[in-house]
Amino acid sequence: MKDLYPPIEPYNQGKLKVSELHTVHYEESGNPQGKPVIFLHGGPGGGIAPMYRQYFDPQQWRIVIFAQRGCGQSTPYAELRENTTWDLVSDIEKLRQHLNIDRWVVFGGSWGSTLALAYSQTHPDSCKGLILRGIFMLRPSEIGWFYQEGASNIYPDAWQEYIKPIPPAERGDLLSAFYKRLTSEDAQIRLEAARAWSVWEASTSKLIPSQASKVSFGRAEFAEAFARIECHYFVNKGFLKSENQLLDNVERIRHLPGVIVQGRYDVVCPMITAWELHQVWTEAEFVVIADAGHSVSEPGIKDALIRASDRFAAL
Ligand code: STX
Repeated sequence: MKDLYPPIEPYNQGKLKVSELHTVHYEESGNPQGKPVIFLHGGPGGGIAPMYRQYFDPQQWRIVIFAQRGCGQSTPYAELRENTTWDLVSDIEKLRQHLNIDRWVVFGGSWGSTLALAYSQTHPDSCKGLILRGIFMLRPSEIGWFYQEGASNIYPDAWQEYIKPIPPAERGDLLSAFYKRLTSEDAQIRLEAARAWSVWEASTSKLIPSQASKVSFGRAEFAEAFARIECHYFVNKGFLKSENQLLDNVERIRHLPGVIVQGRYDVVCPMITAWELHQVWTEAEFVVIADAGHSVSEPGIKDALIRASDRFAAL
């Protein structure tokens, strides 16, 4: 099994002003002369982690990672205004131009896969290939499964904690109930809802749940941006023009090399979505990990992603 490359530090970091309101933080690591890859993080609102650099051979790759609007070191923090899928797509393109990169490989899991599909279908000529994991296409069925009913049947214990901040009378529409609290003027109400929302995801992300991720997702500094931005995107149906937009536009990226890595027991983004994507995009390689859930850090997922990036480095 392939494991992560050793930890590395960025050789360059910067801020790019992408609108009157927003500035995004980015970093470059690995080999400045290497093949460029853009890493798209999850959530939306999840921010970046040093570990993300370690999915790429640092001799081969010029690894570009940025924190999407409103999260991590991007400013303003947890801001929802001017924060849509299409704003992020345009930020990625601005960043590519700013860094003088002609074309790059696009790497993303979960919401990162959603954004990778939206970006590559908008700017196919900027892309060399796609490595996707834990496919999420932000359709109402996917949101309903995770935030209203479905995953609740697999994790009733974690579910009970998730719905605690919402009174029974409002539980028929949990997304709206959370949105109301996550956008409240009252910081205490916001934080309580943000923690419950984030810990729900941490509790369900791995085949074998980890206490450490529950603690780190529950941290106020992380939870507020993660929950607010996710919920904002989900009540707005990802700002997609139709629920099948990302499937319908596969035509635009069909010619690009693609790999889809999916954990069989992914409860956050169940395999049906990856399956449906592959049914349409049959040219892409489909890798199912028999003993993994949703997380980027599960052993089988790491192995498949690193094998894919090693292979793409040689293209
Ligand atoms: N959201 C799934 C997602 O994109 C529905 C995601 N889940 N956890 C993450 O992202 C982080 C690990 C980036 C926090």
